[in-house]
Amino acid sequence: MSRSVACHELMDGLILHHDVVSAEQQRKILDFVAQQLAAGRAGTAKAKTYTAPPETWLRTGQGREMLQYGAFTKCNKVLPCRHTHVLPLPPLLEALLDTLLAARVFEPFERPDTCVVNVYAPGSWIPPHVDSEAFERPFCTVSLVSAQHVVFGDAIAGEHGDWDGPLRFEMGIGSVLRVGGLAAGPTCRHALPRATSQRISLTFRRLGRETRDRFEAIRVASAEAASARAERRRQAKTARGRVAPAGNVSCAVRSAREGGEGGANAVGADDGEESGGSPLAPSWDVFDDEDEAVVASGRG
Ligand SMILES: O=C(O)CCC(=O)C(=O)O
Repeated sequence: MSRSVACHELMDGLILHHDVVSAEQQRKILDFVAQQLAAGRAGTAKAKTYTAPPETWLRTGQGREMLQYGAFTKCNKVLPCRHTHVLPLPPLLEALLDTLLAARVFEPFERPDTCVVNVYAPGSWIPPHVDSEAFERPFCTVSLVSAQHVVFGDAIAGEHGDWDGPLRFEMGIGSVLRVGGLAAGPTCRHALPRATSQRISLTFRRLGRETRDRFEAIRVASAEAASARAERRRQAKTARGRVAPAGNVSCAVRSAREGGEGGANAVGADDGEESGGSPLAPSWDVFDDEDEAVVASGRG
């Protein structure tokens, strides 16, 4: 069902939609973000969801904590994900996309499949840039917590967060900025001046088909290689008589418990280390922390 919200076009392809996200939906999203940030800071976040800014960036203000879903970006570059590096959009953010769709922020065929959550501390900023071309246009940004300014234009002047440009306007709490047309580049850039207080934004973008296909091929090949490595390791252990052949695990567990050959090393101890070989796409339902161990160790 569509819903009409006030909006206006600020330049070609740049549309600010006001009051799209209800207070209740904002609260749920902020609760989710807080929980994900806490996990990230504690080092228990699943996959490569959380990124902390480098110390040097924190000092200048050009740094912010980020949560990423559906794609992993670093310095405005989209990186291919081996194995389970990123999770897809969580259900709560899919529900937010439904809200944006109902408000006609974008059309169904433009539905984004990635999100970066930027957490701006007071004083943090982003330099002038054009979003990576690996993402389709349009993309859109939801603003939460505080209203802050953004600058758009071909000629953005200034430094260290004191940006000035042809177009400067405020993105209100609960608003959504749709960036397409000339506003999305390649000559028009945008920059975030120093935030006057904390702000959390969610930028939704859709990976281009070519990039998506290339990354999927890399992910499947990587998962298959991990699976093959795990099988070779298992066969080597079996040959050394340390582990039961596939399908006879309970027997080996019993043997280990009973103090059989190999003891604690027989099955459980490191048999799970290479278990993440499935070429299944990662999902919020099936994500397994053993997969994370494989990724964290760089063996995935
Ligand atoms: O936070 C915003 O409003 C925009 C963020 C942005 O430009 C980016 O992540 O590239």
